[in-house]
Amino acid sequence: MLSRRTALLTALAGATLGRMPAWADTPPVTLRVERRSIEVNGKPVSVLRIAQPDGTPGVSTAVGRQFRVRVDNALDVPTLIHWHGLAPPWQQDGVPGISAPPIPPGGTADYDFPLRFGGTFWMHSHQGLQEQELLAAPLIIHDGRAGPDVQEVVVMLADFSFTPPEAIFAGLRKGSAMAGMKMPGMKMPGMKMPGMKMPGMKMSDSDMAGMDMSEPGAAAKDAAPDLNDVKYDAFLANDRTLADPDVIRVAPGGDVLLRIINSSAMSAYHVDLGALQGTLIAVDGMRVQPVPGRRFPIAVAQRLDIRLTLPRAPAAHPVLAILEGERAQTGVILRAGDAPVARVPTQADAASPALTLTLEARLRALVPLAPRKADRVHLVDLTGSMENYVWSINGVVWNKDVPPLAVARGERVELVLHNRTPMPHPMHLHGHTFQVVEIGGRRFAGAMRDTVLVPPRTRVVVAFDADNPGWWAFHCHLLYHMDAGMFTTVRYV
Ligand SMILES: [Cu+2]
Repeated sequence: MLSRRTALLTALAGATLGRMPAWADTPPVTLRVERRSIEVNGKPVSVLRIAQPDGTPGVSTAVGRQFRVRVDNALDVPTLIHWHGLAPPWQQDGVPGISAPPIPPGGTADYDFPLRFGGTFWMHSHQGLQEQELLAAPLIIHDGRAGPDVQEVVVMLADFSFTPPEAIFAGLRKGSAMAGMKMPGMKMPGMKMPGMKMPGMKMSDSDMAGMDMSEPGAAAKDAAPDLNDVKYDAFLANDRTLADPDVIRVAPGGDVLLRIINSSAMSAYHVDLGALQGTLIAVDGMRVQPVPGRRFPIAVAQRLDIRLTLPRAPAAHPVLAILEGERAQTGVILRAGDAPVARVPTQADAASPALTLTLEARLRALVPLAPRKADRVHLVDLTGSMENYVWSINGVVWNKDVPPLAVARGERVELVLHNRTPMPHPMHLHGHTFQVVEIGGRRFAGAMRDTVLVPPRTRVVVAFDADNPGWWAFHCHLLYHMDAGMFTTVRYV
């Protein structure tokens, strides 16, 4: 990997001389999408991966460089890879049927665009339910944030089931008590919530008023949120469970940058640093004003950059992620010196609470959007029903005929995300970095990010500048919600 100095010098050389930088002629990095075998809970299982020819998962590169990648599809089914959090030309965004067609078996696709900002990103399949089969990898763009003597540790979180994803989805759709699956809606008898629209059904104003609980804490007065639709067999950190965790060598007294990526299909966590004190310096790759702490929430698809200084004494430091609403946990072990590594149980002592926006409301972007009045505001209701597992946006289940949210180039756009359902939805906009500007009716200059959690019956407003024309996906990042229709697009030229 490049040192900060090398990266800066290379970038400067390219910029000041005004000619093609040295790497322009270098061959692309090849990423192969292929099957592999891993062991989970003592059982071998076939999953997917995206890796370089030497087995390195994903890509580690530097800001100012070109993202020059060739994806080889070595599967016997089509695939397409999305570069989550980046701002490529829209045709290279990796969403089948929107950005480009899927790559057929044995086919390739080429990507080539400049990396204008650094951070912790990731790549994952946007084809079908392949993400549930672990078709995801880190995409790290170094920009010097770690400092010269800081060891970087990437932690990829994932949820895992021995049940094939198609069977999981079919089970959710039937709402049946198939093995290893919770009955959707069981926790909330009489799921017919006022204000929840089925597609094609009109919602009255009085229904709307009854649902408007945008004050923080309003949801707490109501029934408990409905979490964790799918009962998973394991939770993985770097493909391993705590029964056989990834043990990472670190220097006693050393500085570490944790780059935590939640690549789970459906699961949110609280990251728990135990006795270590951390400092959150970025979310979704984008810098925030530092926030010290030992516990940080991470919703599906989000990333956390956390700085740590390890104690001088040799010790094994678990970095854990506890499933929201449950005791199940996963994690890695930072082993400083020759300390013994004690077994960490796969169940925490106490259940982790549901994620809230308490931290989100405290975050402040280090580089916020320029203050500006919105040129356009879209009201985006997050809607759906656990009955038959139908999820939608503004009451409309996604299909290719749904008109995109209208936007014009150069506009400041605000999306008013209002969750009308009893489930949390992590909402992701492709091709743009947005700023969280309002939670519970209070305006503030929050974090720049690409995925924001909208808890049940909560209103969150995000703002972005329409500076990357094209046709872009905007969707819930819970895999089965997205597949069930909680998906729409933004389009402008
Ligand atoms: Cu959702």
